[in-house]
Amino acid sequence: MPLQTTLLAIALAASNTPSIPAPPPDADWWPTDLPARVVTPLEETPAEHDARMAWWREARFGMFIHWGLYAIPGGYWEGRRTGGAEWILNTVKIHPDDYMALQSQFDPVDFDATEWAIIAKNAGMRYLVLTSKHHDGFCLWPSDFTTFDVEGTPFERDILGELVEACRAEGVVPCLYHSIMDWTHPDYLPRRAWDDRPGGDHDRYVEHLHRQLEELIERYGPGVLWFDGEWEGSWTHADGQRTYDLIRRIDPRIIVNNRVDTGRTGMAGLTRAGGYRGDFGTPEQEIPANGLPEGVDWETCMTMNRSWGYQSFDLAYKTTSDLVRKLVDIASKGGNFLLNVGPDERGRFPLQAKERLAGVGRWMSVNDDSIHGTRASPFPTLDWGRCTRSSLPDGGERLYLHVFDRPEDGVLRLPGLLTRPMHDAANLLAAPAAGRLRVERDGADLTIELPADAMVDPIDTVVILDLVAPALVVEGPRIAMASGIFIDPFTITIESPDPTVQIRSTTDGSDPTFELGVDAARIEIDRTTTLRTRCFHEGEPVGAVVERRFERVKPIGSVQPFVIRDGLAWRTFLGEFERVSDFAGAATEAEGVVATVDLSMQPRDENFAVTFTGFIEIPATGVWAFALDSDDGSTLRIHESVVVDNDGLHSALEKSGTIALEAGLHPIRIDYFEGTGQDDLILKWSSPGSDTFMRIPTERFKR
Ligand code: FHN
Repeated sequence: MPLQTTLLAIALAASNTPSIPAPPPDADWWPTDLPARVVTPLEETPAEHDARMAWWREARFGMFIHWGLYAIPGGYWEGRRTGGAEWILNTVKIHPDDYMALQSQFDPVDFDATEWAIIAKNAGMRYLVLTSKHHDGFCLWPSDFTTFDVEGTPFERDILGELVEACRAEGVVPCLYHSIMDWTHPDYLPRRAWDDRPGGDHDRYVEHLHRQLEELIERYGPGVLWFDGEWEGSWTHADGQRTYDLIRRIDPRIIVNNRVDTGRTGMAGLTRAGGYRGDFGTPEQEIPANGLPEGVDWETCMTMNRSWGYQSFDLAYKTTSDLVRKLVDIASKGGNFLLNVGPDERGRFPLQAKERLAGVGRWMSVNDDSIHGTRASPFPTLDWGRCTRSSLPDGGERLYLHVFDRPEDGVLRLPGLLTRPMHDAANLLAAPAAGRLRVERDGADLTIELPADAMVDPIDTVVILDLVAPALVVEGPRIAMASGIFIDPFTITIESPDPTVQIRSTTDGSDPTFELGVDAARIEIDRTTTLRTRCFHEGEPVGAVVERRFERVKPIGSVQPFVIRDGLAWRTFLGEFERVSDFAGAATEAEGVVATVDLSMQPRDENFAVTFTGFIEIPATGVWAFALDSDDGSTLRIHESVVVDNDGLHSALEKSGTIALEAGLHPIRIDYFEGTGQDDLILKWSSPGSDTFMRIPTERFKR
């Protein structure tokens, strides 16, 4: 389906929209039914936010391009293969002065913006994100605020300008990646350890960054500003908020990723609660295992081989089939796929990349309706493939059933799908007239017969199933959140997902049946109980039996230390750790007292550990929940019992646990270690009966 008819087709309204250069009149991909008023996330209404995000959500698939001076060395330095790609300055510890000399060699004579835009379009990519400036600080446009830019190279041409124009001509939304971290700018801090240049001023650097952002927005009008490099301690939450709000004031249409601020949970990429800025999460090189809550916007960015920037020797390209299935997997979870290309020093896409993109384009040319404009699957999982869906004009819903592996019995089972199909047949998206595939109801499931010869595409054959209404899939009863332990009798509520679905439960460990199970939405729990509950539709079981165990416990008594002082004691350790146990018994590097659980005492950026000991003051007797959000591993012990186990090497990750405590003081110990990369440690709690976690007030920590 041509782009022009699917994206928001609007000419750019002149009224009130800030004075930025208008895309060509035929550029129908640029949404303008947005507020001209200045908005920040705190002011933007849900409807305004949805309007702003609409083209991006519809797009589902974009091209990432990492290109700059680092394509010249391409992973080699002084004749030696060093690797490092776009990180080579850091990997080889090149002095910035030596690295910046590459500017005089930058002359990508084969750069052809139109070719790049057409390759992206033909692959089914609806937007293109180019590095305007990566961590090395080199600017791919003639900036008024630096001489370390393309104007100072033999090439001279405005690469961003040419690419933006070519993208608009091809109906691909031009977007820009911009690195906060800048290894060569004289004001950026922290310096690389081998960078002996004096000076540096963070506030002055932020002003410089803002001036360049204004320049980029005014000149090129990007659809998305994709920030990166926010993880070094110099960039603060306040910087992120100010930068996001500045962008939104200049042009309220621009979409900004969550790396503009400091709320990103590492490579998992999603945004922590707490008012952090960013319109979408940015998982990197990974796809969230399960779908994310409806309404959470996220985009997985991924390399096609192993490098973001060009490295001729990196031939580990993913297969076309793998790339198509990743795109489908991501779309089936409601996300976008930003797939990277690293052009070489002459401005050419590597042949392997072009081959993959052409292959993905061939699949998309037949099946793009099952990607563009679709929403997440209604099924938790499908053994044979994935599902995406889109609304039908008459209130119905179209399911796109992506068959990766045809079941041996040739039957596609759609578990718990209660909604009626429009017809008793399904079709192949690739060949609607090729024949109808028989649809039958089997209890709560729908089944579709898929003959072997219907598998027209071994990568992914898409079957269309139209439903009379939005899909209702029953996975199981909805049990109100409750801890697995309790002190006093309580009532658990069990909700049916739909009025046509009944619940049956047992509390004696037996399987609930429609006849014998208890038909109750609320069940009193006054002793240790195993609850087993199940959905039924027209008397037939639907979905799996859901089991929850509730153990009645007594609250652990508080302690009465002789001396009580504010704060926690800490000890730090140096070393490379993979588990908390790795630094048990290690020599203490330093020790002290801290008001709350934080990393203010960290001895260095990487390879260190901290142990906090003291007491926590529990204000009221009850079942308390605790959570540790950390990168890397962490554990929380109360009375020497592990309450939260978030151990191991991982990016930012949150784990929680519960414990029954009497009001008063309880001994606690937090163990944490950092490997490499980002470091985070946040301890939160949730009071009895609440399901909201919050940071623990400082005055609750004693020693
Ligand atoms: O350090 C960068 C890296 O070079 C690349 O740009 C990726 C792409 O998202 N982001 C950072 C690594 O997380």
